[in-house]
Amino acid sequence: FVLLCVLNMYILNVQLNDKVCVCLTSFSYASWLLTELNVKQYVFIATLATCSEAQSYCRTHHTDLAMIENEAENSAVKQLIPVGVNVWIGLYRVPWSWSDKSPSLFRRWVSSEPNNNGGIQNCVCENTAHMWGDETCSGTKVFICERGDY
Ligand SMILES: [Ca+2]
Repeated sequence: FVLLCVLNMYILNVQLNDKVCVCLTSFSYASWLLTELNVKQYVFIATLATCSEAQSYCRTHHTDLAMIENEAENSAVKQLIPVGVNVWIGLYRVPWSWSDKSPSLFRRWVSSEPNNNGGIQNCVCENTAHMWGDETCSGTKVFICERGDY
């Protein structure tokens, strides 16, 4: 895999005459490869849905709602969300766990969250600053699915 990345960088450098932006391009391509091969792929779905509608859509058409378990996956998700948009991700209340019931260790809470406003905020949304907050599951938002072989 490392060899592939180096080879890829070399080819891009040759094709694009060694400009600085070439290195950046090949680096982001490398991190996309890493995400795809070693972790999972994320897909942005631009359809408004409640949290449970979003979950069933993802389970039907992909694997599940997005589960974000480390910084690399967090960056991969960030790249998909348009500016100013909030999305559902697959994280649920106490004990905080992912859509597949695995425990959540990686967190990106807004400092005032999770506040369980009204005692009914059991689902999690990623805001436009890419931080998380608990929200009422019946609200409608666009969302991120994931797919992968894991
Ligand atoms: Ca909240």
